[in-house]
Amino acid sequence: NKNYQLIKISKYLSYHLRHHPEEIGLELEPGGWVPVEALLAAAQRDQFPITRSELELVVKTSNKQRFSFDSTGTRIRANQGHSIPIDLQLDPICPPDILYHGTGEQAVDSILAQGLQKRTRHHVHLSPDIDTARQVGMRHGKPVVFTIKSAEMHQNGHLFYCSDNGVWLVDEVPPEYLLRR
Ligand code: HQG
Repeated sequence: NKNYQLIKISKYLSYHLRHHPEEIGLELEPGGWVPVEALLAAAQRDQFPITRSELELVVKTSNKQRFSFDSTGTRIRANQGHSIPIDLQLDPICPPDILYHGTGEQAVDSILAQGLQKRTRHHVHLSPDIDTARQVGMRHGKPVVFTIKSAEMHQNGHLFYCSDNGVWLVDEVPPEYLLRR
């Protein structure tokens, strides 16, 4: 099944471009970029051959636009979700008034007490709409959506970034800026 194959490739890319490039002998360049040639060669060595057209198809059809090519098409990166220390080289921008965060029911008490923390990732990830937040939350159990007072946070000096695929990123969300929906 072709779709299944593309999902497998997407998971392989997420794992290596966000978390463990070194496992296949890759090193991310500033911004999280990897030369496409190097990636395809590394995957080949790793007994996980990917063709260039498969790679292009994954980038184009990924439901969340997880990956991007650079403007010359010679390098690729994950748009967000890294656990390794890379600088995505995004500029802080003004967020919408309200953003959302989806999580699982079991995390609610702790989030209300401590706020949102980035845990293993670089940033806390926020969604621009409730539906997306609910999808993210379902990965963690019974979904719960928090409303985030992002304009107020921004006014108070918190920096917001928006990844190339529309995920909003911030260092933390203190409890006073969140409300359970
Ligand atoms: C929770 C996916 C208890 C937080 C998604 C979340 C997203 C706390 C979990 C992207 C907490 C971390 C990121 C606190 C935060 N107490 N729990 N104080 N603070 N948490 O997976 O936002 O499919 O690292 O609520 O679509 O779920 O990978 O973050 O549940 O865009 O492309 O700690 O990953 O995209 O979980 O998801 P994650 P996330 P991909």
